[in-house]
Amino acid sequence: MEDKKIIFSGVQPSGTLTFGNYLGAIKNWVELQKDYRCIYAMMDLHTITVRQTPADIRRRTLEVLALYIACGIDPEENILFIQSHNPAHAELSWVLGCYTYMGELQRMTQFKDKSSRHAENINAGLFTYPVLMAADILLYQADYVPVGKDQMQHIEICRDIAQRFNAIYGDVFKIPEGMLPKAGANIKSLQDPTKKMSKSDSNPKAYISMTDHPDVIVKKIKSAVTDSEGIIEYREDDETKAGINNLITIMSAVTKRNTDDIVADYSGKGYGDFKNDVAEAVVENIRPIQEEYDKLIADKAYLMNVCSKGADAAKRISQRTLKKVYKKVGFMVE
Ligand code: AQP
Repeated sequence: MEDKKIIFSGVQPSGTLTFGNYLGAIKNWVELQKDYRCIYAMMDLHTITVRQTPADIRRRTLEVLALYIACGIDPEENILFIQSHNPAHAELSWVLGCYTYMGELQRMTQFKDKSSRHAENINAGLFTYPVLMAADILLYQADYVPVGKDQMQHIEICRDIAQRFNAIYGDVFKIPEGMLPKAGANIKSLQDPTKKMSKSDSNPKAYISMTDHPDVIVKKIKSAVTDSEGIIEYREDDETKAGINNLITIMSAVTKRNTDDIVADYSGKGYGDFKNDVAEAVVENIRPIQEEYDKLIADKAYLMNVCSKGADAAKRISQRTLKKVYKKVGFMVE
């Protein structure tokens, strides 16, 4: 096998990917594929921690794959697969769950946030989500996991579980490191900029979806919540500026310019002008991705072939780790 370091990451098909998912994760993945051996999955097992319509998960799983490829991830050079096609994820998750403490799972911000948003369905899967995520990563002996800021706490617990396991059984798992993008690690909701942009937000105006029509993107950005001060300034610690900070961050990530230069360009100008320019920059960024996506999503046979080949490769790699784990804990391995 090549000597390249290993990258693992994925997105849940729990909605259509947002521009937050793109800037926080996928854009970074595209850049990393040159230098690393990359494994990117559609994380369908994770989606059922929240009630979903089954047909929607199936449809979105292929949409997510089409978007990965449309964003620039080369299916010939990287492993792209559907998480549930590789049973090793669920199998390792069971083992790791026996090496994870209730107390550490209770501290997870995502669990607290999702259990307050889905108070009628606080299920055990939602609670043990980080254990499955640890299995996802550790199965492939990943060196790095490129994610947005919201997932860094889950990377930390993954490292803790792996270190605990290694301390008992020897060097079984590589200890992975989280990797944040230079810009766009934490894109906020357009309607409540104190919260992150999420694809499952009940208000579609809160997020830019990667498949939104350009007119819709423009409308959403124009109606983004800002403040009444009317001054385009980036003040990180000032919550009243969260909306404008977010738009400056988006502009910076899309144009690859630093926030100071952007602020300088708009000195003396109003939010209306700025929002128009942000909208135009986002639309131009997304346009080629959407054109490619439209072609790919029409070719289901091609997409199925990509993820079937990907699953074979993923299984081959992960079996090595799973067997080792089973032996170490004392199971009879065939
Ligand atoms: N707002 C965001 N800004 C930057 N990065 C983000 N990510 C998610 N939201 C933002 C990153 O996208 C990757 C995939 O996330 P996921 O689908 O596995 O789950 P999530 O983090 O829970 O994303 P969502 O969009 O908020 O999904 P739902 O609404 O279903 O919970 C991760 O790398 C994440 O950091």
